[in-house]
Amino acid sequence: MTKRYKVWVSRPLFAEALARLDQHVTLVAEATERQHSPAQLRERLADVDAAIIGLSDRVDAATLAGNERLRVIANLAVGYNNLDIDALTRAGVLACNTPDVLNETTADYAWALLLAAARRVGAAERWLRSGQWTGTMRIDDWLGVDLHGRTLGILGMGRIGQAVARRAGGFDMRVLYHNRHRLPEVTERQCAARWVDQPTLLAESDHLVLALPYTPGNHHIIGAAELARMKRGSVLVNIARGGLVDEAALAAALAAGQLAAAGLDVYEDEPVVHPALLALDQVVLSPHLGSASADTRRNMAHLAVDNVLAGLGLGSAAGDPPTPINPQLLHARPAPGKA
Ligand code: 8YV
Repeated sequence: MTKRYKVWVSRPLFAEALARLDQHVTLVAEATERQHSPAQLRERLADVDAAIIGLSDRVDAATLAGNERLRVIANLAVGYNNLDIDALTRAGVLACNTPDVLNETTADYAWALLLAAARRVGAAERWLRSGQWTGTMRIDDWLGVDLHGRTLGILGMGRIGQAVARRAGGFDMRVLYHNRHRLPEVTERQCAARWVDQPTLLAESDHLVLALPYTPGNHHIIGAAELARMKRGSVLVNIARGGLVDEAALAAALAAGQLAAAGLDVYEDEPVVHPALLALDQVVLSPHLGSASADTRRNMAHLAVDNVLAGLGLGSAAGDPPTPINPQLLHARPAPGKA
């Protein structure tokens, strides 16, 4: 079979996902994980019909300038703050993401951080491993914050936020949420969650989870003022994007005891973690691994492949990619390969 299209994969991917692409297209797959400079990205994308890229690959109008060839960009993530969707749409490039397949895994991880932060798992393990457990434990050693019976707040009640909420029943928690749009009543009932305005959410939550997409409009949605409005001794968990939180203000609130603990999977300037957060024992830190279960990461890779193939008009779903971000392009142009 003559392969009409060329596809670039910007980072190592599961062999079985690459093999599916390889059946249909000329594949250029990076074998090592690395940061591509804007110039490298621009050069690579100019030479292919489609690409699978990661969150560290930023695509904007400058990346696309003069690119006559690119048709499809598949982001290996549900969040797409690395993509300028307007610029892609103007350039006629279909953008796709990986929603849904990672909801439950990421929600599981929100609970891992909630529990680890509230019950001081990270600090206690570091203490034990460093050989400091040499005598009997005092009754007031390692006191944490309870989850059961407390109020869980969720800021951003999309599919991941809802999956976090559904798990709270097992902990007998009251669940409040804030979202720009209130959810239909039936969904609120399924999640056993009640809509409140943002100030109420901050004031009443014992544990607050951030699960909203990052946009320029919600940069530092949790800053010094919001942290001051939170309950004293509460816990903050961020599984969404680092830019939602003013990290310096968060470190100050933790150091002052305004917040008891925090669990962070995402950072303002990844892979750099604010030194003031690194210095605090009451912060549980992980390297943006919320969706990293073996099954989910495979499902994300296959979904990205599905999007590329269908976006290029190949395979069984030709012309009908499962998860486009700018689907208006599908109606505005003839499907490639079918023109
Ligand atoms: C990343 C995520 O995709 O999907 C998202 O938006 O933030 C994660 O699932 C993953 O960490 C790979 O970079």
